[in-house]
Amino acid sequence: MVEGDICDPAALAGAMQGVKHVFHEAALVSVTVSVEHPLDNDSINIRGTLNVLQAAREAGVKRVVLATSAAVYGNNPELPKRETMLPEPESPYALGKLAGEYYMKLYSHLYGLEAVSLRYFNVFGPRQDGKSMYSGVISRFADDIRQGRAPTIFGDGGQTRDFVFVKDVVQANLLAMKTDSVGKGEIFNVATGRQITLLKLWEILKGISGSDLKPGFKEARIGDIRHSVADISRIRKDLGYEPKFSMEEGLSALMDGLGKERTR
Ligand code: UD2
Repeated sequence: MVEGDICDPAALAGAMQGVKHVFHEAALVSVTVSVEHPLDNDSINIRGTLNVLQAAREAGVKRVVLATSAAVYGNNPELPKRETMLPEPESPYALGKLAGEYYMKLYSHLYGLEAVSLRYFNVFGPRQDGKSMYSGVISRFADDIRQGRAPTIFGDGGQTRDFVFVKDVVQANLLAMKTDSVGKGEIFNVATGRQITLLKLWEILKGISGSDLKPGFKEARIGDIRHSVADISRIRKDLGYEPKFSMEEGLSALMDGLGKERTR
């Protein structure tokens, strides 16, 4: 594992000496921040990824696995989301992730660096920050329950997402790194293929925690996507990935906190 500032190519190249496998998970992670600060998004998510790839090339790294995002699909209403769909980035963040995917392909084709991109859907798990306004809904709901504070649902709660537990994301990363038949810049959805409404999510969390809090409803967020679910047949077929955690198991692990999760 390499730890280094992705905006500092020299430091990265030094840190990668002797390294064969790189998981590139670092990013400016918020769509909203990327809209407010597009130049920062460019430096971190586009130039930063290029720095990682160039350093990897110079250091003789065998393979890079990149975390990208379902954000690249944008608001195309077609469901489920397939990797063959035309990307429709609608934020600097989404555009940056898409550029990263293309750079991965280029570095594989031009320089022989093995590369695999993973498009994460809505990832959740222990230790996620639930306190920021940019936090994912599950970590916010979990934090609300811990604080005894009523959660806020934006819209009617009928919107759906494909929530994937972090250990399944780890599984996808390890398979992407180990599978010999890929490495040419392929792109894979990382999700479960399950679609769940926010109302149902809240019901499950309530059941697990025994909370009797009642959600407050507010106007839907501007630009919010109504439905999102992945087709995961490509990652199943090419990497042998199979999500192992149900929503209930993942949420129980989240509420229990680190250390008490079931391991698989
Ligand atoms: C996720 C990513 C975003 C981008 C996008 C691409 C997170 C935090 N966000 O946005 O960066 O990649 O996918 O499609 O991973 N909600 C509530 N109450 C809350 C918080 C959220 O009702 O306290 C709603 C929100 O309006 C949305 C749903 O919950 O309808 C999911 O929100 P989210 O921010 O967890 O994730 P998403 O899919 O909007």
